[in-house]
This record gives sequence, structure tokens and C-alpha cells, in this order.
Amino acid sequence: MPKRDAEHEAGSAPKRDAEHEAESAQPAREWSPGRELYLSASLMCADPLRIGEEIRQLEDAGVDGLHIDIMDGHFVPNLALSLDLAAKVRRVTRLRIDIHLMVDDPENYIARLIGEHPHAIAFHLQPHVQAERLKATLQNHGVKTGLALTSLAEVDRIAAVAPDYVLCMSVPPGFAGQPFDEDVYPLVEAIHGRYPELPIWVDGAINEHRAQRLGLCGATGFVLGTSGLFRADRSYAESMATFTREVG
Ligand code: S6P
Ligand code: MG
Repeated sequence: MPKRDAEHEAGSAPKRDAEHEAESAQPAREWSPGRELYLSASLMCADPLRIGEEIRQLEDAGVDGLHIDIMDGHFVPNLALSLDLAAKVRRVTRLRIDIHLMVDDPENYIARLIGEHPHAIAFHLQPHVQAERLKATLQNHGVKTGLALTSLAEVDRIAAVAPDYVLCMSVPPGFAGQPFDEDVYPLVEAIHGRYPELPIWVDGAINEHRAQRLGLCGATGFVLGTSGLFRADRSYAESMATFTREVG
């Protein structure tokens, strides 16, 4: 994928429509040239009846990875994609796979997913979760450790886990198609201020306008779902071209 460069510094932002005007005002800082942008397609938003074809189209459109949401119906009141599906997806694509666990017992899920060689697995920290052990398991298998965060109150968890990246939620975990939570802007800024080298990905209701502003706050990765990629008004290729032009 393209890297950010001087073309994308603050001030060269393209015009935006009124709906997004308030959100995209006042960038906090300029792009950091050379930091890799990661655009991952949220597979729970694809058509489950034609998932193989969907993956091929996403590959052709130029996504960097596939984001697989795994839920247990208890940590969040929903079920998304299965362990089985994650394994099968691995066999039909060379794209990076990043898994987002929204489960009570991430250790159990990590044990079952690790053999599929995902690129990364993110989990939400809970009192009973032994993050150090999970991280060691992931590291031993060459899988990046992601820490999922939902609010500023959770930023201190980063020091305890020392993850390879953080996954900042801009919607409450559990469902696609929810409204965007603007509190993610100060969350990303706070993390980037404290840990300037830590990759920050953002998940939930991401469109190109929000991604552009989040990029200025320090985010480098975006999970694309119904707001940015799986849309009726443009193809996957058009969406990716839009993100690359406005964010990349
Ligand atoms: C939510 C999940 C996300 C969604 C994504 C969908 O629990 O972790 O990865 O799949 O937010 O995108 P959108 O644009 O529909 O919110
Ligand atoms: Mg997710």
C-alpha cells in the first residue's frame, strides 16, 4: 500500500461535504511521512452467501487485510464470524488477517486460532485475562498482539500489556452499522502523544473523512465496514481509491 507523504500534509485536504465538515475541522498535526497505512476490510460486513467471491473482489480492490470479528454472544450480545470461517479464509487468501476477539475467554480462542497464522489478534483486557501469557503465545507464533480499547479510561492498560498495536473502538463493540463515536479523536491523540511509535488502528463507522482526521491525530490503520467500504453507492475498488487518495 502507498505510504503517506508530503502531499498529504495538513492544508492540502480536499473539500468535504457539509455532513462531515464539523468532524474534519482542525487537524491536530501533520501526517508522519513514511508511516504505513493499513486498510482492513471488516469481513462481517461482506455477503456471507458469497464470501469467497467477496474476498476475491476485496483483494482486487487493493485492501491490505481482512478483519475478522469473533464474538461469543456474552462479552457482546452478538455473534459475528466463526473460528471455522477464520481457518477457511486463511486458506483462500494471502491477505493479512487481523482478528478482533470480543469474547470472555480470549486465551481459549487464541489457542484455537494461532495455528491459522493470522497476522494479528486483538483482545479486550479483562481482570481475569493474563495478558502477558497471551502475548507470549502470540509472539511465539509470530502473531502481533493487539490491545482493543474503548475509552480514554483504558489508556493505562497499554503500559501493562505493551502490545504491538492498539485497536481503538469508534463504536461500541458488537455490531456493524452503528453511529461513530467522536470520543475516539481524543483517544487516538492521547495514545499517539504518549506512545508515538505505537501503531494505532481504529475500528467502527470509518469513512474517508473520519480516517483522514484520525490520521492527523496519529492513527495508521483503519477497519472498513458499512460506512467506508461495503456501500451501495460505490464499488470496493472505488472506495479503496477514495481512501488511498484522501488518507493514504
Ligand atoms: C464491531 C466490530 C467492527 C465492525 C465494523 C463495521 O463490533 O468490531 O469491526 O465490523 O465497525 O464497520 P461499520 O462501518 O459498519 O461500523
Ligand atoms: Mg472489529
